[in-house]
Amino acid sequence: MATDRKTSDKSNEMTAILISDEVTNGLTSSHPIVALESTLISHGLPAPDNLEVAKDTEKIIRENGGIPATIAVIEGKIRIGLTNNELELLATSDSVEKLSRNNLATAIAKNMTGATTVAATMICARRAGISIFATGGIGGVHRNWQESFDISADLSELMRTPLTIVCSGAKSILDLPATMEYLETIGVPIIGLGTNELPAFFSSKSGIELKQTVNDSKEAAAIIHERRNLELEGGEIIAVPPPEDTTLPPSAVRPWIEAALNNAQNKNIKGSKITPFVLDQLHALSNGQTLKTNISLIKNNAKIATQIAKDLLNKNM
Ligand code: PSU
Ligand code: MN
Repeated sequence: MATDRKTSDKSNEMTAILISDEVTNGLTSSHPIVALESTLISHGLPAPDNLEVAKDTEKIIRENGGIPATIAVIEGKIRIGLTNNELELLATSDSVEKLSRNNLATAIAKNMTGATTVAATMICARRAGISIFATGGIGGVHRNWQESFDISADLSELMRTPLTIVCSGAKSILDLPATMEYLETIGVPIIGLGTNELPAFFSSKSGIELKQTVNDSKEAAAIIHERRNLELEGGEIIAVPPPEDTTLPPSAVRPWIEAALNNAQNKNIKGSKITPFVLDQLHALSNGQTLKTNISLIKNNAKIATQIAKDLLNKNM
């Protein structure tokens, strides 16, 4: 499915957004649609797993009655709903830009090909009228932020753009307590689904309590519905722990993270290159264990996001 896009281009050239037929049909017939980012394909997961994960995640959304909308910029056009060839390009090319709010327009103007981070995916999804987005983890406040000023633009995007992100928190390569404080300051709720503890991506435990929790997707949809009713600007995070059979104990992950961050420092890796570098290091240092967890939580989050999208549609009817 979606291998051969017959683009009907209901979208207009001015905004340079091209929506696939599958997603266009879903939007016009009020089907549950789940946006997916592409940075995790191009920069977050190693080949060949990245392409397999991209396809499997889409498949899981379809099997659960939803429509996947993977988002990227291909030769200067925002594409919503990608062909298999485009997924393959993103998974194999080493000249794919990493796009966030700051460089999205530049990529379009210069006809570049780029993968969208959480921030850029939110901007594009909103323009297409999609309201739920599944991914692995969001960016956050980096350790040592006092010196580097490195705070992911994902957070400020969440303050501005009303979209729900279903993810497994943020990685403990970040400063998680500082990330939580920052989210509270900018008024972005982080709601635990089936947990009262912030998941730390590879681990279901972080030691950080979540004050807002829901038991299931319906309760999550009810909160999202009220936030839209209040016309609160900004989005919300639904935090889902990694599936139990792949969750890793924090004590196992900690030394890998320390080593990966040390290597990054020694090699003077900075800015937007840090996350991809550290992820790669973790996968190697853990002998593939972090990769296994990473893949299973992405798939699980996609399934839960599909359910929330359905429940939200029912609420809005
Ligand atoms: N976290 C992951 N895997 C990823 C990312 C985050 O576990 O691939 C990507 C997401 O696309 C996220 C981006 O939006 O990294 C954040 O990058 P930065 O910290 O440079 O804003
Ligand atoms: Mn950054």
